[in-house]
Amino acid sequence: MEPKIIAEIRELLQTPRRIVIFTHVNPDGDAMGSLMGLYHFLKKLRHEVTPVTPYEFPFFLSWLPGTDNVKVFTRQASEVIDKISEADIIFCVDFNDLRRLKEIEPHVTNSKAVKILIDHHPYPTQAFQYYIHRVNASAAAELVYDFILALGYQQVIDPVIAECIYAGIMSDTNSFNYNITDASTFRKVADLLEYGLDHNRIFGLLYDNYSFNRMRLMGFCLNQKMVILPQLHLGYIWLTQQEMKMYDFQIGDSEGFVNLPLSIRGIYISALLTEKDDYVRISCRSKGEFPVNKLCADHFEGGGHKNAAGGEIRLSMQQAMAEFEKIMEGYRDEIHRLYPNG
Ligand SMILES: [Mn+2]
Repeated sequence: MEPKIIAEIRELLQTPRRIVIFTHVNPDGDAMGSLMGLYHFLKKLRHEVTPVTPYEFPFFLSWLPGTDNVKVFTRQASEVIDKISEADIIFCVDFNDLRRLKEIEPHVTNSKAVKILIDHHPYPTQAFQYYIHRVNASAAAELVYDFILALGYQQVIDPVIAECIYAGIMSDTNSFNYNITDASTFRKVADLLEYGLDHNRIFGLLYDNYSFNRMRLMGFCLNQKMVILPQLHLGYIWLTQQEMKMYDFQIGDSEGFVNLPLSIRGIYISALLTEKDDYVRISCRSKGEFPVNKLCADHFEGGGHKNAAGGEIRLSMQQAMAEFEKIMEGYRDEIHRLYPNG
C-alpha cells in the first residue's frame, strides 16, 4: 500500500465524515464480510457510516454483526440516494467496476464524494481517487485488514471486526485452500485470533447454517444435474427456475455449488449454469492454470479472478449448455497442455 495514499486517507479520516460503503450485487461472504468489517471499523472512528447492497443479501450471511444497518437499494432507494448525495467519502469493497452496483451506478458516478476502492479483482476501472488494491490478496477482507493496519489503527480491532474479516477470508479461500499465495494470510488470521476471534463459531455460522431445502437441492444437483466431460477435465451443474422453485429456492441457496464438481478426481474446471428470466447466469471455477476470467470475458460478457469468475449467456438453458460445451471444446488443446497429467 502506497504510503502517500494511506497518509492522505488518514488525513481525510481525522474529522468525522459521512461515509457510504457499497458492495456488489449477489454478495458473497467476502463482499459482506468486507462491507461489515469496514463498517464497524469506521464506526469506531466515530464516522457516520451507511453500508449498502444493491439487492437483498443472502440470509445465510445475515448473522454477520450489524447487518440490521445495511440499506438495501431495491427496498430503500430514496434513503440510499440521500446518503450518497450527502456523502464525503464512498468506499467500494470487493468489486472493480461501478457497473456491478446495477441501478445505483449513476448515483455513485455523479457523486462528488472521494471514492476509495478496496478490492482484489484484476483491472479495476478508473472511477476511484484511491485504490487499496492487490490482485494476490486472498480476499477483499484481507485488504480491509491491511488497510486498518496501514492507517495505524490496529488497537481499534475488536472481536466483531475480526469476525467480519475472518468470514470474508474464509469464504473467498474456501476455508484457506484457494487464492492463498504465501504465508502472510495465515499470519493475519493468527493475529485475528489474538484479537478475540472465535473461529469455531464462525465456521458453524458459515457452513452449518443451511436450510433443509438447500441441502435437498444440493443432493438433487449432485444426483441428477451434474454433467461431467472427462476429456475436458470439466464438470458443470445446471439449474432451471422450475427446479429452484421445487426446493423453495432462497437467495444464496446455490452458494458453493459451483465448486462441487472440483471434488471429483481429474476435474479441474467447473461451472454452474443458473436460469434467470431472460438469460443464463454462468459461474466458473478452475484449479491451477486455466483462466476462467478470460473465458468469461471472451465469451460470457463477464470476468473475475483467474480461478473464479462469472458471466451471462443470453440463450435458453438448453442452448446455453450446448454453447458452453462447444466453447469449452475449443479449449481442448489448451486444457490438455495445462493439465498434462490428466
Ligand atoms: Mn472477494
